[in-house]
Amino acid sequence: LFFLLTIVAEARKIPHLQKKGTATQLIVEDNPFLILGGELGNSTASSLEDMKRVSEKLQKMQLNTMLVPAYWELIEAEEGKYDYTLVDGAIELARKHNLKIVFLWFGVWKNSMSCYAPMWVKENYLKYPRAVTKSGKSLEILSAFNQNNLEIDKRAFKHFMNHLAEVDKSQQTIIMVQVENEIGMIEDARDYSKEANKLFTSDVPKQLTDYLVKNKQSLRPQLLERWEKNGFKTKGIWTELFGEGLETDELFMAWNYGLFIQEVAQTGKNAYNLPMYLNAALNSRERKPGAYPSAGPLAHLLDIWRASAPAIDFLAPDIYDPGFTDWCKQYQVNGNPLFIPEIRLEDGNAARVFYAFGEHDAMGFSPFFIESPANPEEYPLTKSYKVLRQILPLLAEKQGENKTNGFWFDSEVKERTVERNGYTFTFKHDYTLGWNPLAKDGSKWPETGALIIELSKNEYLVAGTGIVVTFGNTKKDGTETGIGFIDEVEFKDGKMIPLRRMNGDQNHQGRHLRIPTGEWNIQ
Ligand code: N0T
Repeated sequence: LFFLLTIVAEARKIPHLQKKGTATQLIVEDNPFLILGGELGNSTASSLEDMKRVSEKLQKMQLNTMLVPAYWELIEAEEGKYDYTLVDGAIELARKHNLKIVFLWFGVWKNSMSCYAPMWVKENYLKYPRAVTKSGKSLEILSAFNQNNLEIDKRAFKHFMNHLAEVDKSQQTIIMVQVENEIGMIEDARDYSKEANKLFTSDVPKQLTDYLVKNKQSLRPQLLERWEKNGFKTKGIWTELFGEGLETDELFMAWNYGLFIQEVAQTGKNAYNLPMYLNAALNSRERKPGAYPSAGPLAHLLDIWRASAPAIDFLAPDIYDPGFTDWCKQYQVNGNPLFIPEIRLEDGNAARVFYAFGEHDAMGFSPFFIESPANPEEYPLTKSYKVLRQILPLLAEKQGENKTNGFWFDSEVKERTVERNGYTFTFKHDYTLGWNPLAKDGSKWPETGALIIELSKNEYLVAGTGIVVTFGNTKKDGTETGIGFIDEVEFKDGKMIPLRRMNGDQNHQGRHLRIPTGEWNIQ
């Protein structure tokens, strides 16, 4: 008599996105993965020497992920011949330094332009035509309306994704891919090539009007207004449905960029089905379409991109402009998760990162040119990442369930109160205490920030830097709310360990919770 046992090792799922309540999480090796990231400078990944130095540094800066360009011009310098020396080198270094990689496909478009197209593409402008302005000037932007341009980007991207599957499916160092970089039309809001003009004066495709009808309740206000002004028409050319003007040029262009990207992304996904997103250069400062990189994956164009490029999982903002919290809000909308693939490298990021994760269920945070700080260990963001690293599993567990808030302060935004379970939590900039000699009114205060996690009705966790918190309740019956006790804690392997009891001067004799400016901790 004998028994036979068959053990089928279930293949590990490749990185993918998964909904959790109102959040969308990136799942890596079967667990939610929050990206403590940074993006490399544009030319860094073209030298393995640089990459070696940099990946070591990023590990010291407590990153868990680096965003690394993959350059079409170097991968396919000769048509149809592919060289992955740099890509493979980056993967090897990432593994060595315990980092994940998000690859940035610098393919047909990079910051509107086509500077990463190989020489054989650039030279052969008859075969691979450029976009043209209204006045007939040729731009260094490969036209989105040309089949040859589409075919070469598709072919190269497919080859690239196939390669990633081959070298990494079993290890999963690569967790996501950005398709192109900051797509956009600039100088004019749309391409005026012959093919483009023809389509502009043809009926708006049914694929788009169907989408608009079906999603009318949730359309971005800018689009809804233009459509409404023209009587919610579903048949007619672009100007008949959306009116005359640069804004309609932009809608048209976004739609057509979307169709192009859909083919590229879907072909890539068929080779290796990793999550894929697009990043946007933002359109602030009241500029009109054409004056900023238009028709890219901008917040006000979310519906157009969704309708035209469903293979793209989400849109992401590159934040260089003022108005950080507002940009976060604009991109965490209608199920689009907030991922910040680029933000200007500034000390304030050490505060902003707490806001992004705490307030907007962010998937990740990633300042640009991350390798440049001189003292990696002393860099402010390093200290925030060190704290966040400890609580990532807890944050992931709470995402999508309204159990967290994030706070961000500077000289203008000094305090904010939130309510939970009948309690009020008033977070303020540490300088509001007036204890710091630099806290004079009128002086520029450093950015500070924190997040709160609800553990249970009466138990909360705060992590951050440069904040003070007081507690009350929403009852109007004279009841007071007080502090039971506060511990500073750390997390080891996801387990909370008390470090010290924060009483006396550390909690102002029971009046508040404080993390002084220039200090980072979890309480
Ligand atoms: C970014 C970076 C890199 C108010 C700029 C930002 C990166 C690209 N573009 O260093 O080129 O590859 O994605 C454009 C933001 C313009 C600044 C607006 C100032």
